[in-house]
Amino acid sequence: MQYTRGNVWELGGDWADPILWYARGVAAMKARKLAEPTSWRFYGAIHGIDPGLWQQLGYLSLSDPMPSNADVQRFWKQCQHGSWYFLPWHRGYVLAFEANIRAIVTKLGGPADWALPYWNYFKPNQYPLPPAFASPNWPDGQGDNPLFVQQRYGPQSDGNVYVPVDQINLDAMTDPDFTGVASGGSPGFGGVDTGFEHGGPVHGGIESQPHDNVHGLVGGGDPDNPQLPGLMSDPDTAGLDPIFWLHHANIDRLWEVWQQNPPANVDPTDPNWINGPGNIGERVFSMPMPNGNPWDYIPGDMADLGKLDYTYDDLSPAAPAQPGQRLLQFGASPEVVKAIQGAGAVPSGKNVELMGANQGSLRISGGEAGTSVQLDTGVRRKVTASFAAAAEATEPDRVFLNLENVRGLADSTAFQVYVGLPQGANPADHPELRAGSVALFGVRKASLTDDEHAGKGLTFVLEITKIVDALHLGNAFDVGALDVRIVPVRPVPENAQITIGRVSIFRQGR
Ligand SMILES: [Cu+2]
Repeated sequence: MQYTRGNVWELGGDWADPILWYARGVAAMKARKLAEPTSWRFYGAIHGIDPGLWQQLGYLSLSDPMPSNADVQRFWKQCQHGSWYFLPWHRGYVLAFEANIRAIVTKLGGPADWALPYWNYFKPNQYPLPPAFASPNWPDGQGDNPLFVQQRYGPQSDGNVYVPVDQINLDAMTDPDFTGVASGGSPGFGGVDTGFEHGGPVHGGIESQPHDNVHGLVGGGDPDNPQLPGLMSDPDTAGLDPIFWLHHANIDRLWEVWQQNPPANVDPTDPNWINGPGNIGERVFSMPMPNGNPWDYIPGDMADLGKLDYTYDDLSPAAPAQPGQRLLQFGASPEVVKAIQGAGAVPSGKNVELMGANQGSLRISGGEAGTSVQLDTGVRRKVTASFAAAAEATEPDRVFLNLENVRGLADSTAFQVYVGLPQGANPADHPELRAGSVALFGVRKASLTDDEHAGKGLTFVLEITKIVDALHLGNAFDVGALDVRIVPVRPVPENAQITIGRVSIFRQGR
């Protein structure tokens, strides 16, 4: 059978059938014991689990019998972040989860073709949390709606849950490279080359934006204890929120849209990607299925939606700009754009060079913080020369702002980043200088120093090519240093201990 995942806002009502059946499936999984591999909490722990945090949030009690060691080692703490496995691992995770819900739905007499809805917060007026998730009640008024989550606080941590669309974007959709670099240049559409990676420092393009930002904006933080995340804000609790699955279905949909974008974008052909980490002696991706057996899969099995048994009701291009748009903005002729894209389907992507960095680490506490990035004159001139040459057959450099080794305790932290603001300027008056929004999804875990974690924190990569080009055209790029301003979305509490190790700017040539 072919299953079609539908837009949660367009199913024909707040409690349209697919949503109602989803809720019944969630309720059934929640009723199972933690030790059962197809239980709700077991599936959450497949993404990640921090027992202390789960206890604090009321999702684990000391009297819960644990699953067998074999099950824990096979299934738990699998999620792939900061890795080129981010998309294929999550595709398998969502597929297996959906199969478990469908098995319950059909057993209860529901539709055999039930499929998971997705939440496309980008579509006009679809940015609010879908109503069935926002109410503590079932449609009949009963108060134990399993889709409702107390610990879901929204962007202002006031319980109003929505995705502010000015804080998310689809810029990654125009990145022609699946695989990126971890050295300061583009992290690619899909992420950087890693082994089994439960929490890598550099997130891929689509993973950072919109994925991470939506996590943090929906989850928010507990206003009474900002160190306690909303479930969605932390990878160790995100899988416990029923909205997680609709968010990930949308990210999964965007992967397919990216692949179909003309000229067709391509997944990695590297055997290490196709065959997955199990092939190099690391953990195998494995999910518990409704029949009681584990299902093992490799990224190569996940790459082609045409070979899987589901699709989406809408795969129209989601990106505001098509690949090549950037070149046209720089004045390259359509013929040149075509020539470059034809030759450059698999670009080297390795030509990365540091332009400059700030001095010392930056502590973010309360409101705004700023720093200054000194620029190397020679490297800066290379960038301006490449912009001038863009009308000919070379592609202009791309320029990336890096927030390196961001550490802290509160994953619900989010901030906006501005580049090149004049002294004393109000950031809100300069949207054209906004490099982007970052959400610190995974920062707590990435800051731990224990046998599983190196404590290096997260590194955020924001493309600032357009800003630098505009500065260049306005004769404002011929400067020794660029100011970088960090503007928290919500005040950052002192005890969140957020620091940015270094702020740097890199150029990347083709
Ligand atoms: Cu996620």
